[in-house]
Amino acid sequence: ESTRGKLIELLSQVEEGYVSGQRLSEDLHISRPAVWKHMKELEKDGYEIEAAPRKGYRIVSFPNKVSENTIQWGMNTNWLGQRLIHKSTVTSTQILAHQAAQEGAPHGTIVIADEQTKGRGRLNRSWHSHKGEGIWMSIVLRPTFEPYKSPQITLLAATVLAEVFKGYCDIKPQIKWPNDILTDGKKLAGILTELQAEQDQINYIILGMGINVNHPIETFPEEIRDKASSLKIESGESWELASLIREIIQTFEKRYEEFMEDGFSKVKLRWEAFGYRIGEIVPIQTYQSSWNGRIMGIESDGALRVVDEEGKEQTLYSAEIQWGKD
Ligand code: BTX
Repeated sequence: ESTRGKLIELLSQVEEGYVSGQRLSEDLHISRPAVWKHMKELEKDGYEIEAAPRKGYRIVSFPNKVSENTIQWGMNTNWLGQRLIHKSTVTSTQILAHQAAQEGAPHGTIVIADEQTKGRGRLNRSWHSHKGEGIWMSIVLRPTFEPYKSPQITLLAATVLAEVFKGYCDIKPQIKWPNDILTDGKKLAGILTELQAEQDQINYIILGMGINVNHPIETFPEEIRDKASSLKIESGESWELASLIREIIQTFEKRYEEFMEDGFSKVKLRWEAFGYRIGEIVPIQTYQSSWNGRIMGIESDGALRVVDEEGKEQTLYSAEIQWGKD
């Protein structure tokens, strides 16, 4: 690790108060003037540093860019995001997270990138991930529940994003079963849950979230321009990415712990409060057939409840169904 990295880490550990130049110089094995020179360098990069006589230094604010430090600064989680891997460009954060998990990355490890060149959605679809304008991240989870419950993680993640978009960004999100967050019918975010399991045991889950944050409409490729949106387009403001990421991480940890303790019932209630087109008749396509059905809500295990044209209730489990317009 570089001196600079260690310096930021030392300063980040105190939120209030100062770290003395003496201590920095000792811990980093550099001279006091060298400490001062590093501070000047940090300021050039957009860090706001306060130097108080006899007290030392503190970081007043981080530059408005995403890094391990800017995300973790002031983040109050116990396990989620304690290990964080940030990259500027990757093919897909899912791929890196799978690699990390296979190499033993702990529960709660997060991989995040400014840009993905091969972002993926479900069923081999692609996910457009423009540089610096969205949040493209994957979480390594190592839950102890049985594999059949893993689709509930997708729904849990969707409610967390909806909760943050509503509470933090003041917009009205809707969740389209199972994995899209919409507003006014346009897609703001998508979730991709990939499972690595044996018959009755989960090795790990990679939970991917893609969130369009500061995109102006022109940034989206032509073919999705009429069905995609961003938090900026909807709220009229730009969002500081590191803070928004922190908010999502903190909310997710809290909701995940509730889910592990109390089960799916609370998630179901919250999910249904945001459910998209509940009560409406929509076109449904499975591999076998196409029909119209009325969306009733979700089952106590997260499956979609639909009443078909004959009035019969159907339970749809497969992630391989399409409904509404995509
Ligand atoms: P999905 O299969 O439900 O949605 C993919 C479809 O959404 C595409 O076919 C396209 O029509 C549309 N689409 C593509 N990009 C966007 C976008 N930026 N905004 C709105 N609509 C779009 C949803 O899949 C799951 C996406 C997960 C993405 C995350 S990002 C971090 C992680 N890494 C990775 O490669 N994937 C996940």
